[in-house]
Amino acid sequence: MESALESLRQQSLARIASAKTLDDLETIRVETVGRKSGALNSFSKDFGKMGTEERAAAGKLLNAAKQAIESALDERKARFEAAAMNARLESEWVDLTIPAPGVRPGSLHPVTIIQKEIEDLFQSMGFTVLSGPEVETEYNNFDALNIPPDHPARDMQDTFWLEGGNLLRTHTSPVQVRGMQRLGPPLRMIAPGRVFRNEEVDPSHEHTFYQLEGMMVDREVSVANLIYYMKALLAGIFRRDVTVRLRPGYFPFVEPGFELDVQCLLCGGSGCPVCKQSGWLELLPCGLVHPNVLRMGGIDPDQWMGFAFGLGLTRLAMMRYQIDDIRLLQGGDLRFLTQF
Ligand code: FA5
Repeated sequence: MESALESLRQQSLARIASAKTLDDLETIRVETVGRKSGALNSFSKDFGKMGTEERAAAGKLLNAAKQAIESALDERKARFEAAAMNARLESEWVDLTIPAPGVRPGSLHPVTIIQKEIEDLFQSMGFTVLSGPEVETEYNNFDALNIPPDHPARDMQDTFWLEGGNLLRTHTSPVQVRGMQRLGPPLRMIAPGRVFRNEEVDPSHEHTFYQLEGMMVDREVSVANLIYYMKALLAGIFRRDVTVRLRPGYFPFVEPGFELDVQCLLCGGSGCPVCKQSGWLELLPCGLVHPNVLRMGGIDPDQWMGFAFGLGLTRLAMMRYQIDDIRLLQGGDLRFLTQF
């Protein structure tokens, strides 16, 4: 038995030494020291025929052979595992010194930034912020603003008409009508929003742009009140002196009507493509609400009066941030947008 055991031991150790994979090792383990079919088991079958001393000596030999094979298996297995780990480390290494990509934070659009500032300012002066739909009725966009169907003022705002007679609102003024109906007098409201015109696009004209409507209705409202609020608005946005001029302006829904222009902040008034070489930019048309408009909003013009304005919000953003082409604001180019 001794020599058979020794030759099994030697054979097994040689097989272990030349094993190539963990699977090879597992096969050797099952065939040598495996509990059911391992070759070493066959030796213990003869134990029953041996005397006590002989059996103790044979048991010792068997255990020694088993231990030698098992530790050779363990050692070889540990080597294979270390080699596998090294190969993995080699192929999957990570450079911890490279800065993490991180989360790229978004930022507000420049028009949104200004819109929020104006909302805060007017809310602090008791104005409610309203919004109206971008698809409007002809009645709210024109008729209720004292612009009947054949009125030439309809041509001032080239309109995108929709099938069925509705339209993409050409200005935020229809929210005046909705505001009067919803709030009733006295009221103070502003209404920022997107408007649409079938315009030739150039550095200061877009087909889709933002306006911010404002309206105040009370017992006694004068041009002095209007100018006070317009100054508060411009001071809040520019936080520095800007040169403005007030000139008469015609809008059927105000009487008297004004155009409040700012001196172009891009060229300082000397003339550039944005101000069409005039040095001035139309920004804030305004006036006292026409009695017909109050009436159509369900308010008695003998009891109440008001002012209204329609700020060109996109152009205001251009002036504030010195943007020399309005088309950049709609372009969606992140290199431009992330500067604000
Ligand atoms: C109106 O839209 C009137 N609803 C404003 C108003 C309201 C007057 C209340 C009186 C009382 P206007 O068409 O001028 O007016 O446009 C208002 C402002 O929008 C302009 O001063 C200008 O700053 C801006 N604007 C007009 N057209 C464009 C355009 N195509 N692209 C960018 N901004 C424009």
